[in-house]
Amino acid sequence: MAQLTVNEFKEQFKNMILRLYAEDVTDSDAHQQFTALAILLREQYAPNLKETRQHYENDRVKEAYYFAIEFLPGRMLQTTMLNLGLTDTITTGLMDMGLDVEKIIDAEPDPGLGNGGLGRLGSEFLDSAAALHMALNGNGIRYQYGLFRQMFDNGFQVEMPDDWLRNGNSWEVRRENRACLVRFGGNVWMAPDAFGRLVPHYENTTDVLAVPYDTGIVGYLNHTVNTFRLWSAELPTDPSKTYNLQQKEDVNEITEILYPDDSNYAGRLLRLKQEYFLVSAGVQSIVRHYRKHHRNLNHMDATVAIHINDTHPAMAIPELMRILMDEEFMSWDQAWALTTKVMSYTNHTLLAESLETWPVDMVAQTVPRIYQIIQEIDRRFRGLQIPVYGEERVNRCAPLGDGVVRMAYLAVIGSHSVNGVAKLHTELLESSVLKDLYRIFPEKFNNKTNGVTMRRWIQIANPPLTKLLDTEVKGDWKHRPLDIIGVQSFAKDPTFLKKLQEVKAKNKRSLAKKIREKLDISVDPDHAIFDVQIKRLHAYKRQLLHALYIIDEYQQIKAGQKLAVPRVHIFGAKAAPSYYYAKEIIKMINELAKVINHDPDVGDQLRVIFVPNYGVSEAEEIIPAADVSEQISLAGKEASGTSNMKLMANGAITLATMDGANIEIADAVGQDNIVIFGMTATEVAAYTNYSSQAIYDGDKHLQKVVNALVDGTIPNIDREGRDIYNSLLQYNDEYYVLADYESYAKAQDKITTLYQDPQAWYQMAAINIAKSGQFSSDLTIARYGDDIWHLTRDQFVN
Ligand code: NBG
Repeated sequence: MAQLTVNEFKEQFKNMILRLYAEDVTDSDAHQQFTALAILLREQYAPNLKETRQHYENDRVKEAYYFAIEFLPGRMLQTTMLNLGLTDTITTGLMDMGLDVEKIIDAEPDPGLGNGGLGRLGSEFLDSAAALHMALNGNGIRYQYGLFRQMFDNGFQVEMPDDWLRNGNSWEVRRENRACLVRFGGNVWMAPDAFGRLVPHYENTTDVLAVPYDTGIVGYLNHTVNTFRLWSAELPTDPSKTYNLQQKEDVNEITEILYPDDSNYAGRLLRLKQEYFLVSAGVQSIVRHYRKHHRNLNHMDATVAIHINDTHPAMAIPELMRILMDEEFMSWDQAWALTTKVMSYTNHTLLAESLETWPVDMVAQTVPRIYQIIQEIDRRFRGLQIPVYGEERVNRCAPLGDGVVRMAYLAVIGSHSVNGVAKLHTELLESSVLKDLYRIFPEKFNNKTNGVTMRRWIQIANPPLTKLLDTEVKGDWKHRPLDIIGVQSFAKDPTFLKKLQEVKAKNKRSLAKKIREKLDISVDPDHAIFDVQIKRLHAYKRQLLHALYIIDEYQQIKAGQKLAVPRVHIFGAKAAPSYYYAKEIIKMINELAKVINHDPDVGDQLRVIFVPNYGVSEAEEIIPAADVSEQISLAGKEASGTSNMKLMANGAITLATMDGANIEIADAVGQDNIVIFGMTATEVAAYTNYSSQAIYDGDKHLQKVVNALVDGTIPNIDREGRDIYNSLLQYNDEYYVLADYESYAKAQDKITTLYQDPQAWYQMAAINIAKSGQFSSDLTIARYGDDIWHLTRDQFVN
């Protein structure tokens, strides 16, 4: 770990500002100060990064490569200081120099390289693996523009480009000397070479240079620094070739933007190119690296594991086959045996529209050699399995069918391990989404419930709670997440509960202050329940259900009732730019917020806050201040969820359906410490004769709530209100919002009752914190390492 005194730090920092900007610290601005700090920290860990690499190489340590089309790292300044053990030294030093630490932290752009939970999970895993001395490397795309920056204009979502690299990225190092060529298009045919071996011949291909940018991932107070590699597409540097402007644009386009949809990429050529670009560059560099230290590739699985995170990198399978056969001259059987030993796959979705497929013509034209290999995988799969499982079943689950490449099936067939991300999710994969392949390969399937890193979500986001845990809880919760169970022994201790209440009050006040500064809305942190729903906007996540309850509350107030406890409803959500319905929900909630927040009848009883541009940094502000965690997806739709875990760890009470990881949270805390409502996944599946109209017709109260969408209660939503209303009644309410409404409203009322007894409420909060240890991503990644990748690691976590 870095050893640095405050004075040394100050000296180095001043010098850095001078060297970088030829200025004194007093003349520098927050962005320059951030940059200087980042570079200084990079210099601090550089020796460890080198030593970690050398250790992996020299000691033949098995390394896993986590391939993902998106990551969501969040700001890195605080995590890096924390993990290097330099937080106190640096903050003291900065304050000594009269600098504003918070402003410096805010000067770091939040890389928008992911959409939501999927990308964030990848980044949490990298952080946890480094903390455990596990050799896990990240492999992704260096998108020049991240997910859009969300603004609201007249209540509508407006998408602005997220030019996060505008001022450069101080954490990364460009490594052009490690670049690879990725081949697209053209024609390919097989012909014997001088030794009589069949090798591919290519003609008219478009070659793209993949340049890696590496960022160090610093382990928590240990010496490990792993590598997070992002690839950028450029023109090849071959001096014999010239390129016109169009060609240059075509190449740059590959890594220019992140697709802003979190579920559905329907057949877009550029996306396919991104996927192949990532896997080809990544797999080539892995093989090249392996080759440096080993003569033959037959035992590559002893030191290399490749993980396919969701289906987007599934072409890693045919790509590794291609390299092993075409470049290393392995036989199909040898190459296939090795590939399936190296590859593993995580599925992250149950939504039918998210199961990725690509039209075969598009794949054949874009990556012809890869397509040939997929055809051969398909042919052999059928040849082997049809005699055993029959044509019908095998047709249903083969990699090719209905004119498309089915990426999930390819991923399962080419991997030795397939996992879901929560118990229910894995069960549903086995019993429905992937049931045919589960029948054929039951031994491949396993569950790995998601997790979150308590370093970011408690230590960094919630210093008051950290302090309380440090002083009161025995053991070493920062290194051994399960030690946080120590909080349980205080669950009935009024003094402790009072302190916990003060922690929450403090966090609510700081959030209230930010809401006032940024959105000019006043909320009452001392009396109101902060009721939080933060996640992508999607119909299945049912922000609408939450909004209907707010309408309900508003109508009660307008009818002259007083809410027993004031409420502040806090939303954070981006909608995919092309997801029309989701954007209508945003507009509706924003207009609802406007009426409520300005209605004098409401007074301080009710507020609706839609935090714009929800992302990792916004989450760090909101989560510590939450009283209630809304996890209200239609059961059977949310694979896991991870904000549920972050919120419980910060002492919020979960209001949830029995979906995704909510079920495991309920098991952990017990029914008395969570509020569950709604249909179960089994009930939803069995509900074949659903009529939303019948529910509406039979419930006067609900009618009034739903009618508010179209009767002028909420102004300026003529079109949106009508569309949402129709989705509920005319189109039979695809996500059973009305079916679950009554049960949800009762659950909300229960929250109100519980909250009125602070002792009981903070007892629940304490139990939630105490039981959150099992959802630490340190434990999750240890299980991936042990069961799937077979990596070595520190033993302390369990
Ligand atoms: C998301 C799921 C979440 C889950 C995260 C991380 C995709 C495709 N899936 O429920 O919707 O928590 O993945 O596993 O974004």
